[in-house]
Amino acid sequence: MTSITHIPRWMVTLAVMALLIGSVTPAQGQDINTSISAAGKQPEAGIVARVYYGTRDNLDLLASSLDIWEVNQTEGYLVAWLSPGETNRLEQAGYLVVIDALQTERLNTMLDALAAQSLESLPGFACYRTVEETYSALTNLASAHANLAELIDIGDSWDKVTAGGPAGYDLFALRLTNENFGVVDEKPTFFLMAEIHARELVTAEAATRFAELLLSSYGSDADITWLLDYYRIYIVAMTNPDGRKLAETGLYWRKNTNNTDGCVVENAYGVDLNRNHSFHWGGASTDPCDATYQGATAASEPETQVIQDYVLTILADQRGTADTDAAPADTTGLFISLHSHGGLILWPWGWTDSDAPNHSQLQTLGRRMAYFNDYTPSQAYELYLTTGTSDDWAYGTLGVAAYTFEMGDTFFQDCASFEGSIWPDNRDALLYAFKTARQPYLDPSGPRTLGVGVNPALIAPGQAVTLTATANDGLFYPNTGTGTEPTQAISAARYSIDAPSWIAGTTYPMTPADGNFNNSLEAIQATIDTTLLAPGRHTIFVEAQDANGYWGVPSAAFLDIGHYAFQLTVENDHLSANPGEQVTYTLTLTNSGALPDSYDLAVISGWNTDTPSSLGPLNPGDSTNIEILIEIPSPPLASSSDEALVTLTSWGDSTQTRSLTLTTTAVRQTYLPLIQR
Ligand code: 0X9
Ligand code: ZN
Repeated sequence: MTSITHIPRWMVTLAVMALLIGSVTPAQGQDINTSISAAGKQPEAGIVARVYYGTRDNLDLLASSLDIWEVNQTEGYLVAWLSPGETNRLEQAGYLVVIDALQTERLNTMLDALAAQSLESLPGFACYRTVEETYSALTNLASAHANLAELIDIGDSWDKVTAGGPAGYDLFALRLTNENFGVVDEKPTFFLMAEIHARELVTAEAATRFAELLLSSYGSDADITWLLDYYRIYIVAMTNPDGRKLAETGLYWRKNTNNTDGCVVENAYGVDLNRNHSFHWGGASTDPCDATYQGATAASEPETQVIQDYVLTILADQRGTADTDAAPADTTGLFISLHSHGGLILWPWGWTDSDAPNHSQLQTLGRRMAYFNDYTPSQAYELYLTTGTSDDWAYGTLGVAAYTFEMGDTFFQDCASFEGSIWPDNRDALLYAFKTARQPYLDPSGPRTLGVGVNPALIAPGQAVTLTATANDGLFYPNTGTGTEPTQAISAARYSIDAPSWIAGTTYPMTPADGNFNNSLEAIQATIDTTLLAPGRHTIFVEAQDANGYWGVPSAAFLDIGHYAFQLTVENDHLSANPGEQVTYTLTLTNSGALPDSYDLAVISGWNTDTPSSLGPLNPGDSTNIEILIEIPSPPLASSSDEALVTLTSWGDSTQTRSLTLTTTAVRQTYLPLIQR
């Protein structure tokens, strides 16, 4: 769907307006009391058209059955895919229907473009992996990251549980967390699902890439590392794989593939899984051919049951049973369902125009996430009335923060815009969202911390470190005009070492760089005393608080405390030569520590030596040769051999010394001429 009114975005999205078909009588102010039936609909045919709906009540009525792609409330029209029968009925009811020639053409050519191609890939859409390609990617991730990723078979699709027809699929959740750290079942939880609607191609790919990003960045990105240590995320990339498989043939398939509810129109069957959830189920279409058919009963579909049952095992119920019961402020858990399209971030309720009891908290996080993708944040009902959606179910049943992202601006989104903006923008929104999973109704009210830097980032033990960052209570979208989130001055900032504040217990204050906490954007700083920190990698967590008392989510950076170590070797430690000659030993010095170092060299020998007295600086991993010259005295010799003790001492850590012995022998043959004489 696209757009809600006050947003300029969709004012440009609608393409070429072409011929006007049918009645030109505007429907403004007109009510109809019958649903527009989809009987006779042929999804691969029909038109994409603007329907000028008149009143808000008409919009909600039409939304219960039509396949709506966009809504422009400012201009009072929706864009829907209409069968010939639907078009007729709308016109007979007095609605103005205006064909969108470009989108209609695109709809009708999509099938042709893909029909000739292999179903194993999506030609022309190389950025989107098929069901099979996605499943094999998820399998590979789990086997390549044994301690971080687990692929969990959470149940079966409709085709899989139904005899005859296609084989169907398993539904998988990929769980990501450091399994060797903390108690996995007690970690704050983010549930991310995609592809509940089959044709919404960008969603499964974005979810899969998010998993890949988290796993590939663990250990190198400080934020992703702590997130996977302390939190867990479940990613269901393909909620509706049966339907997705049909979409991969070029059909604009939306629903699952249940064809047993009485729809006899070709390619029009299926249950809209996003109308089938069991919270306030029952306000969407009862026509099994409709795009928004709600199913025979609440949670009638296997996919719905699988998602609901699984989510109930990983997210706790924290809300009362009345619609008006608010979940507590410290509710934990985040639920996001990825959809396309329209550039929206939606939160409950969708089933009523009343505010959800946690409306303002849902709005605050919605506006924070929207900062990253510039999507319009709003209550779902503002788009149109929906019942049985997954986000209403998650929030309504459990009280967790629940959202729908409507990504991109079309179903078969071109790869250039997916790669160029849709993926990177939503990646960043999801990363921020993940950080809020512990306290989604509190943390987004607090400032963000950005640009956390430790200088130097690699230090010698005990060396002081300067910590800098910025704290920003702004960074919401929209940030001008109506719908703007209020911001406050920063009132405090702090850091903790090796664990976020709520785990570490001990925190250290940071100060404003300009001397005063009086602005919503402040540069903050501290000097970290590292004397008690062991060598190795440490994580520094930075948080800031606003004048309303809210602490934001942390941002982290790595601090490496180096250690000094080196190796000293010699290939040949026994050499001989004639009296009066020199021997040269070649030693190899390798800095095997984590810090640059220099070294003192001392040689204790009964004979004369020529050596450098110091070496370096040498970077970690680097080697250098040391030449040690020993002069064999001319006769008469006190002794025919000498043992030289070579000792190297690290400048960085004087307890680090290495020694070796060089044995030099005078060649006896030197005396032979004397004997002969
Ligand atoms: O109609 C839907 O299911 C969603 N739009 S889509 O184009 N992807 O089909 C919007 C649902 C909005 N309502 C809630 N999220 N509650
Ligand atoms: Zn959708």
